[in-house]
Amino acid sequence: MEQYYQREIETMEPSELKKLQSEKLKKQVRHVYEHNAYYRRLMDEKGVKPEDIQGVEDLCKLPFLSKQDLKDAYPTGMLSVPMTDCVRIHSTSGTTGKRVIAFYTQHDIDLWDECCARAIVATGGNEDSIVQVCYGYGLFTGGMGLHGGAGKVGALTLPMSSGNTERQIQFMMDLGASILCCTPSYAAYIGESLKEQGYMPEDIPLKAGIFGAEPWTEEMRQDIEKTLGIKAYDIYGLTEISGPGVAFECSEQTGMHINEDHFIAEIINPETGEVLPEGEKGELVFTCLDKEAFPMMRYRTRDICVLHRGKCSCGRTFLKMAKPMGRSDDMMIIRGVNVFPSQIETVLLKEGYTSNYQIIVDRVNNTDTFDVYVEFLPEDFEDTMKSIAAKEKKLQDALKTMLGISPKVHLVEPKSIARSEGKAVRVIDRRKLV
Ligand code: DLL
Repeated sequence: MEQYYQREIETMEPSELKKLQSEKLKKQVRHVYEHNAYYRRLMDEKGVKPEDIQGVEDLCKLPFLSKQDLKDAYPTGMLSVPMTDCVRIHSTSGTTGKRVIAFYTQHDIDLWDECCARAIVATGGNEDSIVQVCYGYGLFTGGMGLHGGAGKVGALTLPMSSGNTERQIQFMMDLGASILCCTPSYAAYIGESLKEQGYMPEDIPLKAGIFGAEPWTEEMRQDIEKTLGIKAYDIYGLTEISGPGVAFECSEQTGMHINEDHFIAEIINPETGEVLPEGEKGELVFTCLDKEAFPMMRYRTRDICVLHRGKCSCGRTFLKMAKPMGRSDDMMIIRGVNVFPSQIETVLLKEGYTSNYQIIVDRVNNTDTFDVYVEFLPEDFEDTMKSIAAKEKKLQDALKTMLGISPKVHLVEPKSIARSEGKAVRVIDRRKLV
């Protein structure tokens, strides 16, 4: 039988839900207009006043926000409460230089934890569950988000953070973890490690997994489910909107229910900004409905996606989003970390190399490989193998500092990277993610 964390809300009649959203939206717009000078200016420029927003149908009158706005307003220009009212920050792995910093009041954390609690309960989780959280803790929202959700459910939480697979397996087996939360690629890796240690799926205590933060395919889902002997659920979110739990999967596993009492989703044409009808593919845009510190209004996620409403056998009435099908910018997600080619270019130039480079990303045995090919300088031609290796290591360390993950760096002969007559092909992504 399907379980809900908040049955009344999760199965609310669509007409009631719309009323609730409209009421919340009116209040949210007023709050932002009164307390956020940046967004007030955008609204004024568009000639929109809070009283023009009387319900969901007026949403399209509001201006969009983009990552560029967040960069321009860095670090506190997007805050809608005094910083002293905030209790926490989180941050994205950033574009060149500045990262996005999201602020939370205690109310915002409670709301976010509730979203994650809904996701956990939808997988069958309850107060008897043992939830192993191996998303990273810290600035990344994955660890603290699922941790907060498990706390709300009353489950026993194992706050493992990512890495140290041997210890993950030991705690999982010794304590009998029932729900695993991590990126799908790490889940696959844990699965392989368990297999190598001779565990059969039936020996593994896990019942379910909550995997997200990066694109993954249905094939990967089946693979993970088979190896770990579990049901694998998708979860979606982004730092700007709160973190994981903006949308979550139910037992039907055909898309993620958006927590519509807290967030309104729209799909727009990324070129023109025109709102597209349900069922059409475009860029996903979110509006927060009841956040205090960092309420994003019509925030452009850059994720390309499709929305569909319809009866779900789980009983939930919330709109569903399909797995994101790509991005409308050049951000890649490699081993769960957001990476922009521009970050790599910045490091190369700073380290004295040219912008002749190529990034090759692939997925081998469910793990992302990440190689950066860079031309060494003509004056380095006489270098020994040893000194080339030392230079590769130095560059790799500099890239790790910038990106948070380590690519394999290959210094190659000058002019050996193909030149292009049009746009340079800097990134070759061989992963089949959709
Ligand atoms: O990745 C939040 C999160 C943590 C979600 C744990 C799920 C689980 P960011 O680091 O800000 O936040 O990255 C957000 O990651 O715009 C998508 O492009 C991508 N993404 C997140 N979840 C999924 C998913 C977290 N289930 C960006 N499938 C988003 C595909 C996802 N892409």
